[in-house]
Amino acid sequence: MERITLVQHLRRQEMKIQGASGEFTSLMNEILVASKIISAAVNKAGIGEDILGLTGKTNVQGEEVQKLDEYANKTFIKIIGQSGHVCAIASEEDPEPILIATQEGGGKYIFMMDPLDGSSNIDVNVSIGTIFSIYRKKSKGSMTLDEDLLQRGDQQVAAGYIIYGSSTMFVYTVGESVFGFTLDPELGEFFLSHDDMKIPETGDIYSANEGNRAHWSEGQKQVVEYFKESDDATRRPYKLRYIGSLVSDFHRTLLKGGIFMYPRDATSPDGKLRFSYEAAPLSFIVENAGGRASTGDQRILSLQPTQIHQRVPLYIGSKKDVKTAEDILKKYS
Ligand code: P6P
Repeated sequence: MERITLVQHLRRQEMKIQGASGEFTSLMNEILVASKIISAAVNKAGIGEDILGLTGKTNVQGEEVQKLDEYANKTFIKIIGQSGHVCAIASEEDPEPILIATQEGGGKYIFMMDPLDGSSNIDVNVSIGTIFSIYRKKSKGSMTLDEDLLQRGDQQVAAGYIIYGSSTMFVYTVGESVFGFTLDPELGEFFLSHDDMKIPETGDIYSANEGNRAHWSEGQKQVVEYFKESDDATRRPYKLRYIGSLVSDFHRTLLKGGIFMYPRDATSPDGKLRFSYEAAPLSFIVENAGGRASTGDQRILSLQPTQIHQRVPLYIGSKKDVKTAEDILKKYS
């Protein structure tokens, strides 16, 4: 494979975009810089400065904020906020979005992120990640309005994630194709390692937290029972893999196929995962890799959000496996 860096790749992509001004490439480069900083911090967490462990605070989700969470959030906000390319930054860690008026150097993009997803796994050395989504400002004035912050998933300009694991990978799409880059820590550069990623039509892995089974609907229970049944023709029973870190569970699903599910249940009627910076960006990626993503009965990218931090149920992965789950849910609805 040609040894091409992420920035070189972005420039080639940019040439395909009508009227591309280079602003998008510059914004993506800022994301790249922030991700290298977080990668360095994650990979030495626990060594030297004490950035492991809890801050004693809780975030808008009511979750305990880990020091690396806070560090990642501040790093992305500082670097992206000063880029001159965004008029708003919405983060899982902050109740309200940060708005940057045009006269204060605000740009034409909306940046949404989960700065460090899966943070409960930091102390046990399980891979964690950043998930981001980019929309174009729609309103005309110098201020950012709700119509800019609450756009349908299919209005995304770009989406991506960075997974801080055994190696650091940067995966993104601007539509049509999905590209993966691996960080060479010695050079401090991301190089193309996965060109035009496509998810298998079907897999042989299902991923769900069966600890929640008692709260599941009958339909959800039947979905999991289906994947557990023996049937050679459909490669069942599927293997169960559940890491509890969305970026890791999704990355494995994208590469190997199968289905990841975080369904609604009796205690969480809308599920747990967030539309703006978890479900929507990963759905944009999976559809551009030939996969499928829904709430179980509605396509994620067709949803019109009403709140930035709203939750949605998520079924995402191989087209046939997600469709199978939807058909079973429909039968029991
Ligand atoms: P549960 C991590 O806290 C997270 O937000 C996602 O990364 C992950 O997919 C999910 O929650 C795991 O939730 O309820 O199975 O622990």
